[in-house]
Amino acid sequence: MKTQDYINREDQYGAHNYHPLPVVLERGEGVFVWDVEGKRYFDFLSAYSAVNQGHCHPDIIQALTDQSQKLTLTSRAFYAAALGEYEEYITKCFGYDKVLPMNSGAEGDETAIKLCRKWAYEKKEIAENEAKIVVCEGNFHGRTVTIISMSTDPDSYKGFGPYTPGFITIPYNDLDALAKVLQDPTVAGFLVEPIQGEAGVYVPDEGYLKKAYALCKKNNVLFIADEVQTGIARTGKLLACDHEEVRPDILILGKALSGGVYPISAVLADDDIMLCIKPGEHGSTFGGNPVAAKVAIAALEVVRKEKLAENAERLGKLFRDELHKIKSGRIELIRGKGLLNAIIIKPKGNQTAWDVCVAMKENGLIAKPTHEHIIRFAPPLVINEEQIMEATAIIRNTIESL
Ligand code: IF1
Repeated sequence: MKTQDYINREDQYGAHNYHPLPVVLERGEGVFVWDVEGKRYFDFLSAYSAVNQGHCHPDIIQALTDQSQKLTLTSRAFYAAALGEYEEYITKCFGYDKVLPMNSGAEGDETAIKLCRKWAYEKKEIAENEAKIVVCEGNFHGRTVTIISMSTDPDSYKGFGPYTPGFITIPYNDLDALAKVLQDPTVAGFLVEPIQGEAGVYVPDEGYLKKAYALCKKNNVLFIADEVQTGIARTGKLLACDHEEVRPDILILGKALSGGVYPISAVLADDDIMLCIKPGEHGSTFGGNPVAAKVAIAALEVVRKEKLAENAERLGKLFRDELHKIKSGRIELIRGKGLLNAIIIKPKGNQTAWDVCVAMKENGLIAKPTHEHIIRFAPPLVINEEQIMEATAIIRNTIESL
């Protein structure tokens, strides 16, 4: 079978909820993936930052195979030996009293919303069903009905109503708007991405998170950070909130919490908040299963041992410096933090970011356009300096040749 045959098969039997770049991958190792014809690519998407530790990291795969031959799933109806080990590990790693394990990032956000609402009624004494959560324009928190109810992107929400009430939208990176909305005593939480990923790696002004956190404290509102994409060393610190020494009241993690090996998400909070949810009030069949527990520990160990945050910080700077050297009028803006970066492409004729990505793919580097003119660059954090130089040469040659 050739590339086109694989594409045709997916088109025929799979739902058309994606429009992939025309490359069919079958193997990965570290920063590289190979297609079905044996061609090698730099992976500059890393499964939307899920594969921070690199493809098929041997330590994580070892944990996966070891545990999966021993015990895979017990449900939460019973205690499991691996779960407590993981709970102790992750809470100490991030400095919270408790963790609530789930699977997908969207489930993590849903869990945080439920937790915040429960806290609102039990602790803040907001009248039943009146609690509001403030969210930002341009947010991306996943695909469930409640989450798309918070979205301002018609692609995400249009045609999927009716929507879940209880959210107030304000502009991102706007402290005045936040201060104003927090005066409403029925506001229980502020849910925010430290850097907006889907919006095109939109980095807020320095000090935004710190001041937003202070405003929340002043008004007895929970600061809820969605670090599903920005967390686990992606932006040059273990958490993007660490750049401003902000400790969220509720922290949501996903994606690279498993190194892209397994769907694992987690919500972290202290007892005063977490214990508002009682037995039987929330859960999931697979959340916190023994394989997930062991995989997540291994994935976090890799981040620590291989100093991936430091690597992301250092090589992110190098990467942006190299991009700035590209002599082309086609790059309108370069932005990002650590190894979460994006460029805005100036349109030429009807050529879009998509066409640039197709051309980069031909040259051996895969990345994904977001919106019409933005390309996100987020390689695995195990990338080294030489590979950054080789990859930026591909990006430069591609853009200069278009
Ligand atoms: C898709 C973007 C990335 C997320 C944040 C929660 C979730 C995500 C901050 C939900 C998921 C993904 C999912 C992916 C596209 C994608 C994405 F382009 F939309 F913004 F990563 F950049 N919070 N992000 O970014 O996590 O339930 O998917 O595990 O195809 O929808 P999930």
